[in-house]
Amino acid sequence: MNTTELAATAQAMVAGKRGILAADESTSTIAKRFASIKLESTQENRRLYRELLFTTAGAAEYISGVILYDETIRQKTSDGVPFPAYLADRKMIPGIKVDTGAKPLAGFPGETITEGLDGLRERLAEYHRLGARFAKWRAVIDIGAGIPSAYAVAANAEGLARYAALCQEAGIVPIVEPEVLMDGAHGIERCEEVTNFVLERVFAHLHAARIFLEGMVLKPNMVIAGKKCPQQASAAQVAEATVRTLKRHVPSAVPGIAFLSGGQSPAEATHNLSLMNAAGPLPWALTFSYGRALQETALAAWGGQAAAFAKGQQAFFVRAKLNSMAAGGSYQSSMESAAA
Ligand code: 5MM
Repeated sequence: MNTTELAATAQAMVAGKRGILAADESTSTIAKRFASIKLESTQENRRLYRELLFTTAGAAEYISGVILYDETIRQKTSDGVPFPAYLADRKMIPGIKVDTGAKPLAGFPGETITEGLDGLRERLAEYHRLGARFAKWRAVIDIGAGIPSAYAVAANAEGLARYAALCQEAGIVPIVEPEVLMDGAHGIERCEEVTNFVLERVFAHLHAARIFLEGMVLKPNMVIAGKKCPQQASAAQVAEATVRTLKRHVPSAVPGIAFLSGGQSPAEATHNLSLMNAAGPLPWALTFSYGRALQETALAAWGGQAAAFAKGQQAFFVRAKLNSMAAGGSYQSSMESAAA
């Protein structure tokens, strides 16, 4: 294991107020996103949309890396440049989603286990040859009556740890993503309780698997009330609870934490991140690794229309820039109307 290289890559992913674009939607997820703009999910439309995002002028100032999907890492720009080479040339590190999805966990109704360990060593070697220098694996934890169970959390934590070890062996930085969903009716306190439990388990398994902490990035949920909860927490409460939870479990050897947006609106995800960074010095870089919160406005502005390609890029540029400001703690909600 080349620890110097792993640590340098992990640092570069989270430093300089830049964050990560999650563009690793699987074929079924991107089809749902395209359905919102009534666009057919063909291979060419998927390529074109990713090209819109990756070739946005100036985005590299705010985007440190891009998580790709298996299909996307093999695709090229209209000029024939492979996406990984195009990104790397602009100092955006190419990454790859390597899990094969969350499947029902046998014996535990309503809970899932993320799969993808079979053949992972070989797949990582191929992705490294294709240019990937980091990877992502997402474990999904739902909150509901009687769930999550301790067993489901432990099984997912073990999957994350085994994945992370294989990544580091291959010279690839693992993004460790344990996502506590915000789908339910639970309050922020319950989310905090579950996120505490999940992070405690995840780091216990990472330690047991001998993960080199300086060569990984954590991608957690924010501590937030469920979407259906009548009592929504304020941004200040979300920021406070999230930082408190992370400080309890994430060793300072981990160079950075890059949040998922999880269904928050783009402005909400940016505001929450900014408040956390404005609150004071933290032991790790706190940045973004958003999918929907970076892409929603771009997708809508483009609408699948060739004539609106530049409009889509402009919308993506705005979100990338505002989130970079949030990574520095200097975003203000008033900037939303100025940017629109
Ligand atoms: C981009 O969405 C990712 C892929 O999901 P599927 O495997 O379900 O297609 C997802 O893992 C994403 O990277 C993270 O959840 C962050 O995205 P959001 O939209 O929550 O910021």
